[in-house]
Amino acid sequence: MARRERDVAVDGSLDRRDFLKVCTMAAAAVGLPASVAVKFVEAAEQGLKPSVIWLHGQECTGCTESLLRTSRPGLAELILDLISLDYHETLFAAAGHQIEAALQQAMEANAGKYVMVVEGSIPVKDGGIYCKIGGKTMLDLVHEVAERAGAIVAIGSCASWGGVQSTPPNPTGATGLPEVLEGKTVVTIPGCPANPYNFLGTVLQYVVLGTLPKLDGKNRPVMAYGTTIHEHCPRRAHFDAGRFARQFGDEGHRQGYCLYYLGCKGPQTHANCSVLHFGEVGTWPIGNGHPCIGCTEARIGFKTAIHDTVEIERPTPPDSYPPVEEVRHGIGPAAAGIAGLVGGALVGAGYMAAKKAVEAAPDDEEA
Ligand code: FSX
Ligand code: SF4
Ligand code: F3S
Repeated sequence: MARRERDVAVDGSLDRRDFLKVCTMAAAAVGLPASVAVKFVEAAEQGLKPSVIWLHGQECTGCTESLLRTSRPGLAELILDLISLDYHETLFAAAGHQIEAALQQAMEANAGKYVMVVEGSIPVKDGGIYCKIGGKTMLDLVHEVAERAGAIVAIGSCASWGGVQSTPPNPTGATGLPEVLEGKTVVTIPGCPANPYNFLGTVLQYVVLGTLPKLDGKNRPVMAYGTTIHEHCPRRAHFDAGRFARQFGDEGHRQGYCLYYLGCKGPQTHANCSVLHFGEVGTWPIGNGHPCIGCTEARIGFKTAIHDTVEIERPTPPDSYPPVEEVRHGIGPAAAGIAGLVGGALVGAGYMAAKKAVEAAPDDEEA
């Protein structure tokens, strides 16, 4: 395959190996093998980039930030090599009538093919007047854009089920996209923010293979949301051995023990953040010593007190554990944010395979 000019490292930050790595992580997130990741790369190189129309409702823009605002500019550029972001209110340099015209143009040029992405909840109370863009309510806008979309994705917990804005008493009637577009298939990628690899894998699969990932009853990709945090948590060995932190800062907390009694919602929260880190810094809530608040789950996130404990959904211990952390200077690797992978667990095994695939990824000349 011919090496593109852009494949050459830019400021040492962007090269084809990075490109393939992101594609492999995205493919693994939705359960696709590394060979499909190569197809993602080839599609991008041939200019087959999905047209994405990205709407913002009620949210903090964290999903966009975690996808594009990276510490290495090359990575954001690389993601923009994979998708054609034809409309995005936060990132567009244009404003006013120009941006409204761009939206109409993108919808007409790619009718029936574009991927509609919604970030944020939609206020439905009082006719939807609590969120208006270009004189239209968000409620009307999502119906209009959904009409000609090829695929519809709700990114983040706000768009998936209402998110933090829907916390009682929910004064604006903040609602998730699937409820607003009842009857249409809306893929949900919950998380506050959503894991960008789950999003990229879904969009790239749709464009390159023409299919959507296998979805669960809440239209979440099964591979990414099929298991609980508790099943592949690096602190799980501590849970099963009865070693718990009882207070923030106590000896158990400093030793990196299980956070269940500090209110960890991992036993009922379905997500892959423990095994597929994002945000580039390699950390995640539990890795940082904070209990999972169940941000991906509609009935838990922002609705239950942080200190409340939950029932254990799947109590059976895993076949194997990540290495229980060796304590160095009073802080174990888990407390320091280094998450282990649970060998044998389905998700863990999938990502281990992905990691190996990344390591063994063909270099520029071979691909
Ligand atoms: Fe924010 Fe996205 Fe949370 Fe919501 O993420 S990180 S409030 S899920 O819609 O911008
Ligand atoms: Fe990990 Fe939380 Fe389960 Fe403890 S309760 S093992 S910290 S997911
Ligand atoms: Fe959210 Fe819990 Fe993961 S709070 S980011 S699902 S550890």
